[in-house]
Amino acid sequence: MEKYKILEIKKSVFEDNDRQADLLREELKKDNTFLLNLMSSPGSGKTTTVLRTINALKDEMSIGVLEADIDSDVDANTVAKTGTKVIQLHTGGMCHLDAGMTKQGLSGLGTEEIDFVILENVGNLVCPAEFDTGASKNAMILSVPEGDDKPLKYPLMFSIVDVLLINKIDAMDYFDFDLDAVKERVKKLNPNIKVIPISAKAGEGIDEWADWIRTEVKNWSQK
Ligand SMILES: Nc1nc2c(ncn2[C@@H]2O[C@H](COP(=O)(O)OP(=O)(O)OP(=O)(O)O)[C@@H](O)[C@H]2O)c(=O)[nH]1
Ligand SMILES: [Mg+2]
Repeated sequence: MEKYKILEIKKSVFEDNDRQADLLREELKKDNTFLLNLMSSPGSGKTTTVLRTINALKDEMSIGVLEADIDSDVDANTVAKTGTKVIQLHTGGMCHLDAGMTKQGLSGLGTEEIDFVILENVGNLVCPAEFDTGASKNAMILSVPEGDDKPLKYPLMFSIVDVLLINKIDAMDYFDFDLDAVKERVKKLNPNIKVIPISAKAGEGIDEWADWIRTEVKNWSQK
């Protein structure tokens, strides 16, 4: 007889979350709501990109935003100024959102009339990569000042996203950031990843980013 049991708690937490995430994706598909999970390190430009995205697409689709942070309502306040429907989620110290928390946020937002929801996840390159939020697609931002070695140090995040935005390219001259090396590193981890260099501040690359979203929202509603 075994002296004691060993419980794989982390594994069951992930399996439970994966089930909830799949159910949430099905609900979103029925509602024709496309959910984009946007992840990155703190300060790499998520909120600035959200503002640019709203500006590019607000006349074509109804947009909602979920802002997730450990504390504060700074980002929700910034987004609310654009007139976009937004909810601030406080994770109470957790460094990621899971599918259950995302579902609560979506219920608060009310998705019946919304075509496209952007979820700005908690700034972190580790935990958010491990938890499926139920999103239709996953995106991440790597900004130039963070350095071109990040795909080597945080491979999971770069492996699970559909699209990588390389932000702050306006600052490229001030950093020894090798864009080709990043592309090569991420393609090794994730051959199907799409890479779009942008400057959320100056607007460069936003047309290509908005086109990617248009296509994905259309594909989602036709599935
Ligand atoms: N030079 C430059 N600065 C940028 C760009 N995008 C964002 N920033 C600046 O980077 C800082 C952080 O931007 P945010 O958009 O708040 O970043 P964030 O990822 O939302 O930050 P957290 O929500 O705190 O994780 C701000 O001072 C922005 O003005 C860019 O393309 N170029
Ligand atoms: Mg932000």
